[in-house]
Amino acid sequence: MMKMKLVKTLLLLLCVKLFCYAVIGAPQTCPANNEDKCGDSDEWKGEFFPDIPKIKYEGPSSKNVLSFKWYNAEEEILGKKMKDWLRFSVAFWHTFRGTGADPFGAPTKYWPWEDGTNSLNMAKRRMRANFEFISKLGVDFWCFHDRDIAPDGKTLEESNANLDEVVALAQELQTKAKKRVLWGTAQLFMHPRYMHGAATSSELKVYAYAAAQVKKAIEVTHYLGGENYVFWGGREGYQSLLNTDMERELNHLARFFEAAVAYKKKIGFNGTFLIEPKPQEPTKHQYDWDAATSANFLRKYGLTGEFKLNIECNHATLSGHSCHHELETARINGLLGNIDANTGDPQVGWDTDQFLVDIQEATLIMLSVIRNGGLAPGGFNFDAKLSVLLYLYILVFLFVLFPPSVSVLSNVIGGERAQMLKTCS
Ligand SMILES: [Mn+2]
Repeated sequence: MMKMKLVKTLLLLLCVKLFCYAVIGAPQTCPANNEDKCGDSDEWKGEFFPDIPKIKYEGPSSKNVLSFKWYNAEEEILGKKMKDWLRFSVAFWHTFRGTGADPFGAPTKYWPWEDGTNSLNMAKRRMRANFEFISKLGVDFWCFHDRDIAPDGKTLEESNANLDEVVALAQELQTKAKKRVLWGTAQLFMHPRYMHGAATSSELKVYAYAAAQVKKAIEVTHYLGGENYVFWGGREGYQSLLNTDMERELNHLARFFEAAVAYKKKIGFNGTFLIEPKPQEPTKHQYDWDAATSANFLRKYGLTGEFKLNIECNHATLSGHSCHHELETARINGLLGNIDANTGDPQVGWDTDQFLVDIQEATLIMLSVIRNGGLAPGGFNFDAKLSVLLYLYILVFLFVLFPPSVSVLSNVIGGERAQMLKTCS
């Protein structure tokens, strides 16, 4: 009898012990403090932005700095809701991968959830932060580069597998948050293999690798329901014409685009393909210099019907034009597809990617957008580096984007729109 009791007690103790192991063995959430490394899990305890509430429209008289003063998503202007005119998007690369480094110095930014690794778990944790941020901001879309959302592997297969894993989580999170992908793209400029370009590289194997990377990036953009796909040819250009066969490189670039179009049709991806013009940086001369150059390229190679343009305001000023000029050039050629909303610094000559805060520039941008009847399936992607005053900048941007009263705009646009306004009001 005593023996039986002892066995029962031992069994009970064993069960308690096993239960403890099971609890300890369950996935640990990452503690919300800076000291703990949390590379073993993609979880994060609590919220990523615990002190930031959901940003709401409170009107121009609100004293709350974290509120929308002018952007009232559901308000109708010229027959369309503000959210449908603007279709705002958060750029994953600036918002979650921007380190605050410059060509002379080390990173200066640190997010509490970053553990200093480029692991898959880290990538997934960042994705969770991304969706909390987008949800709190009340923005409907996000944009991504393949290599920014998932770590590059040792082989293409490993990189693709990493991407698949992060994209599966992104799909789950975006469905839950009711968010969408404005556009995806392949990062074809960071890895040393792309030092002389991707589709215009002199190395056949680099061209092939870039094609494989773009193929995968189109697939995952399609999987995530992306409404557009962007080609930014950061290194598709030259440093010297003396060692460059420009005609051959342009032919290669066109062939690359033709293959992408064929693949898009093959897999049934209906998103718009967008080329993002930029005159230089990192190369001395980039082949998609500005909207007119890109339009001529598309026309020469019979690709006009397959592509539109993603106009970035800072790229516009780098090419010696105003953003308004680039938007109008794209629009009158039927090529205005999307806007990378940012601005440069009038005192520096490079691509500073700042939030747009100039009222006149913002007004002229909206004039082109209204003349275009909106941007959909494109939108406004905040292609801007974070600053200490990120939120404030975003709010100022929203403030400047819609300050001109509808009547002022309708006067500028003319009778047809004024009539539309009357019908709406
Ligand atoms: Mn830029």
